[in-house]
Amino acid sequence: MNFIEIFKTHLNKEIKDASDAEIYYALLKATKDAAAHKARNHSKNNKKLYYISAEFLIGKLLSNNLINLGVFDDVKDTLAAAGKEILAIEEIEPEPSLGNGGLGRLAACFLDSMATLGIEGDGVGLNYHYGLFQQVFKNKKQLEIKNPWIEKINWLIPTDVSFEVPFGKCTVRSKMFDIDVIGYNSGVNKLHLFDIETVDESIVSKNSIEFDKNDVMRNLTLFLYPDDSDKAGHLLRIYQQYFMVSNAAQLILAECKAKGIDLNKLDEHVTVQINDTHPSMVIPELIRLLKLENVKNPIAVVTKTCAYTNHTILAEALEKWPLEYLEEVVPHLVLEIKELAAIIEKAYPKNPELHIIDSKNRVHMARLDMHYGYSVNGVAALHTEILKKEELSAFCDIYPDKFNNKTNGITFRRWLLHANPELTAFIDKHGASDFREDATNLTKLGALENDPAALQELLAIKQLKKTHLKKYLKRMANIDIDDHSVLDIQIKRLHEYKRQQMNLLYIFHKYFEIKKGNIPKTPITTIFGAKAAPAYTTAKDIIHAILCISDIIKNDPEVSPHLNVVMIENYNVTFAEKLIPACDISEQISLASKEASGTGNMKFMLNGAVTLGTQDGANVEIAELVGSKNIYTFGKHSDEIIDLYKSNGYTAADLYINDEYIRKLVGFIISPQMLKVGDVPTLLALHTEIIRKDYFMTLIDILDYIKVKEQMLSDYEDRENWSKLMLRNIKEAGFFSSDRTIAEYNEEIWHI
Ligand code: 26V
Repeated sequence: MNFIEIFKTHLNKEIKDASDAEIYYALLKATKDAAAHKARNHSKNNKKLYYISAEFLIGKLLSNNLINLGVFDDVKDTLAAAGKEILAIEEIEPEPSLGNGGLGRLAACFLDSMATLGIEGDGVGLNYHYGLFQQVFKNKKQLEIKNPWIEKINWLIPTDVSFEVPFGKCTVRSKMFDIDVIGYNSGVNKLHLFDIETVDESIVSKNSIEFDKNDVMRNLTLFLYPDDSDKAGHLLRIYQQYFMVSNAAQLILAECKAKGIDLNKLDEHVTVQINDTHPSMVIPELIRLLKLENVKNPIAVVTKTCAYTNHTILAEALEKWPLEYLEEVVPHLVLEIKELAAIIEKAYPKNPELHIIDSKNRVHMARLDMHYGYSVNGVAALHTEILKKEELSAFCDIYPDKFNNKTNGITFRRWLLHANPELTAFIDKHGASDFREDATNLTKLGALENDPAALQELLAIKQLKKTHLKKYLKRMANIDIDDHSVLDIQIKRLHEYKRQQMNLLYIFHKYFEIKKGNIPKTPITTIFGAKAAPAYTTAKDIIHAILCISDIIKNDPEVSPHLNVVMIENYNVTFAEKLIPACDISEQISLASKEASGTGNMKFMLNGAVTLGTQDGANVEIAELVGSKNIYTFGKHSDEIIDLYKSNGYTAADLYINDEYIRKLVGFIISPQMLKVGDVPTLLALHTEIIRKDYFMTLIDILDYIKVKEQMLSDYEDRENWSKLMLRNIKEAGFFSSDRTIAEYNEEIWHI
């Protein structure tokens, strides 16, 4: 039976008589059937990758699975013939809530690319029932509520796989659920999501994220990143992490045993990629289990099996667990950790910066990875250099061969084929359809630079995607935008280092200009999408200020025809898929040295947006590829910023006091207009924060940012020239295919 027939069997009625939901569930079941009948990817050298990650931000699955099965167009046409729209069917699907930001989305792109390249590699994570919180705005403030996403009929496949996971105070039994990861015209891998049977959704009160943090038997897999502002929260994170890695380790050994593999040679058959430090406890756990299997040299074997990826240099995100917490949750693991720590202390008695357990009895998880893993990689060229020269230099000195760079990538199946079929058709029509096999074939589009008709087509596609976005935002969020405005978009986790607050100050600037009568030639729409971590007050204050200025402008008839500020509630992958193809200006304005890579920057360029960015993360590589005329860079360089941190040389107050315009911009946070629509203590706190601390140096780059953004907006008016910038960005985006990234991981780290 072909796919359409299987679908019709599940539907069991005429398509024209079925509801969108009935069609969605029938398509879901048919897709699961099709995946079940596809071959699993198998490596020729009998080696398998396990990608362990606390997050897998996979997004909605239906359309991507249909694309990868090669049946999307058939399905779309079949539905259309019965008067149904695939886009409406997509809207029925809830978005899985299994991730937070770039790290989780990267893991999802990697799963897609591994399956597509035929690499035998499974993901391992947790099945959070409420995932990351759902963001709602009330009185212009972020509130968090639970985010139930698992419906009765869903993508999860229950399995019989189950393990006992021992904790100090109890033992829990796990249950494994799988999601099929379907490669594009290729085989299938699995995403294994572990859960416990005793989890109890009812312990979370309605419309909140409050629950008893001590009730591990019932709360273990409820939330991703539960609040860790107190001890119970910390302990819960450790419970979750150990639960994840113990299941992963037990699964790995069970699969090896089933294949008859000699566990003394584990490293020849298994490689484990540790995605940030959340899964780092897999190292001592594997060692512990291999000891129980009487493996001769378990530490050496595991050191050849595990590889670590670092995704941030921010100290607050580099996990350090108090030893006493680990002792409380996983005393049996602490024995292993102490043994590993003792070996290092003996080898390097005079180098405390290398020690796994520091003088305050905290366990540095990344240090465990670097000593007892065989590869350490950063996620963009600049980031890896900073790791090697600065943050992790002591480790690079003793293990130079372990350090390597793997510049991030994105899957073009989701971020081009699915998100932008119109641009895909353009690429096909103009002779670069083989970008599907090798994304660098997009450079063929360079020939269109002197083809005015093709450039016009490109502009028309952007216009169409803006109109699609306008309709989508109206329908889903009751948001109005002008689809003939310049779309300026900043979508990413809310964090001071990403500097949404700098964009806010620019909006103040534009507001002043319009008030003065300097009207932009084309109206501007600035869109934000961002969640703030629930305990991160300043991030929440920034959201409040954005919502305030948005309100002020909306209600000011002098300004609102020319400037619109939109903050999307509960920004997620689905919104990103609609926003990115419509974007003109891609905001990548982190403080240089702080954004490890960024991946949104890649999605935007691929869809013909032009980057406005600092020399940070993968922006540096984007700039090298497109050339300085096709990107707008500004701001201080990373070396200078790193020196300023070392010398304590930045004082926001100096800039504030000495520059009248900076004073005016920052002062507007507590202007009568803002205080009238906003919460006074919140705005005062943000104002004080920026003047007194400004830890991520907003004020050092603000004037340059304004200048370059103004230039960019003025250049936008030359439509023909702008269309060339678009083209040059699209044609150079091939390097950022996650197929390239994964091929590099495989050639240089995994060897599968
Ligand atoms: C963030 C948070 C925020 C919520 C509370 C728990 C928690 C734990 C860790 C982190 C930081 C995670 C690191 C991360 O997401 N890094 C991002 O990784 C992307 C993929 O490599 C990269 O493109 C981004 O630049 C980097 O910020």
